[in-house]
Amino acid sequence: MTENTPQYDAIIVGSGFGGLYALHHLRDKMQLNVRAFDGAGGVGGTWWYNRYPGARVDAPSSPFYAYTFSQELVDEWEWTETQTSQASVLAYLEHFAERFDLNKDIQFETWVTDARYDEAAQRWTIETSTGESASAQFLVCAVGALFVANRPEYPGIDDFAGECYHTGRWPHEKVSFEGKRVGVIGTGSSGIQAIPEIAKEAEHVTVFQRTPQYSLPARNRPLTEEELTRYREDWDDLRMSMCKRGGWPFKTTRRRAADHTPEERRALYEQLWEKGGIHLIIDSFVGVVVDKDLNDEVSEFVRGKMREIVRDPDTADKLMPDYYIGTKRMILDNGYFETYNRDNVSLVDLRADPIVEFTPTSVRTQHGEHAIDILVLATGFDAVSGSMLNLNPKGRAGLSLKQKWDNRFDNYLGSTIAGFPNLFMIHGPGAPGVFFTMPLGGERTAAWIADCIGHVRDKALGAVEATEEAEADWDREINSIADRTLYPETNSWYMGANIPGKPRQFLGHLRGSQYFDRLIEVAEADYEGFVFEPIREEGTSG
Ligand code: NA7
Repeated sequence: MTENTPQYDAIIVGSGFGGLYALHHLRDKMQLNVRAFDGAGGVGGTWWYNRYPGARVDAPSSPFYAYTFSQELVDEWEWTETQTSQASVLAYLEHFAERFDLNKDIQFETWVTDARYDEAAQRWTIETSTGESASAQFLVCAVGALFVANRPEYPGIDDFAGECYHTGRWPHEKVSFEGKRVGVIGTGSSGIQAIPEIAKEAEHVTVFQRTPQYSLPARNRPLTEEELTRYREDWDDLRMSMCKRGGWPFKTTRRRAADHTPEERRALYEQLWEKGGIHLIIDSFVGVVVDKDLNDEVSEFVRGKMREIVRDPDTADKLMPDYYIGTKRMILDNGYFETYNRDNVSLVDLRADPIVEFTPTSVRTQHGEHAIDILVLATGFDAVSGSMLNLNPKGRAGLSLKQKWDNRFDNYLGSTIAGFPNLFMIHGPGAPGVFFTMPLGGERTAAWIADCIGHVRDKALGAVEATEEAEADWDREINSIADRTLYPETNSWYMGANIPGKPRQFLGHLRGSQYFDRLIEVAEADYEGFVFEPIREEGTSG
């Protein structure tokens, strides 16, 4: 840092949903001097990168997968479909940035390559890929839960001579699959959304599947004018319901499976399957991801549906999932299983026929060789913790986050870290993240961070920092919620199980509404679990 290093009140890393809202709130509502940095060429975060064919929000979306704080924004934006496409989400975020004049305070195509806390100055200094540095009292890390692409390390994969794309880093130019033999590795949300679209164009698609997945029909359809009008008129109530009900304005059922006969239960599953979306999980009976017997029944129902759709029994067998439904990210598809009825699609079950190596023109599995021209890696992300570790801030005494999170992602409230004063995370490990509506979650977290920053400034303090005791209590709290469910029994990215060597730890807070109440309680209890430091005399340390 030099005399000329620009000084800010806060630096924000990232300009996705969370970062953009944080910029608006800190700058416009709190009148702080804020600068945001993003390595991407524009706003959008996840939605800037994930442009693969078929990319859509994988949750009940329009108009709820959006900011909620401004009635004007709700009134002026025209959502068109029930399951929002990537292009629509990105257009919305671009509109948001323009409407609130945010772009002028975001530096794009600029990676934050280093971030260090200066204990004497009680400030963060960052270095960037463009050779600049900047300093701020507060560092807000809005680096995204799904950012660091997971690339499989198969022998010879780098020698593959054809085109290769990761769904999480999709090019801006159109990728043509026409006349091409395409290999797709991965059948999570991204693979399941992309495969039907690729299959419409390609000569042949070979899907390499590691874990068979459940997927529910999205039943995407145009939103009607009446629906949009009703949503706008009821927005205040809807917003309140979203805050109370896990991020969505839908009531989850209180119906108990034991009060119904098997025939009644089956009839209800049929009805909810037709309705589509995640209704089968949230509207059938209480406790689908808690009660093993109920889960088995719902899982078996979905497997039955898959068998009805997929005509070839061998392919259907390979597609049968065997984990507890709902304990991996629930997928909503638009014709995924139907795609296996096409002549130009084949499925390789990697559990029975693993990949041995890549050649420049093919994928060799134990039992065969598959010639391909294009490789699509739909292999997901080092989720939640990965993007913070990629930033790897250095806190007190130069301790890096990689050192601190060597074998556990200790933090407090999913938002702060002991040893890293004046640093905040949006959607960090232990925050509700994907278990709540991400935009609303980002909005509420950023508002809480802003209040905490306001507290430091109003009281003329120098730094705020979580205590290690608060971290330990928080860890117990997160796990005690998760351990009452079936989530920990499945190898999922929620558990860090998709990345070799990653610590096994549940990465989310399953009760989003309760979590945001908790944030408020912590603030009202004089920021319980935090210590505050007075402003240091210039030049003192220790
Ligand atoms: P996911 O959900 O992590 O899916 C990745 C897929 O790739 C999944 O089927 C993985 O199998 C598979 N995978 C990962 N590594 C490998 C290797 N080495 N070999 C073969 N197959 C592999 O990522 P998505 O991008 O689909 O979705 C991420 C989130 O984005 C999603 O949940 C939504 O919230 C949006 P596995 O199941 O791990 O055995």
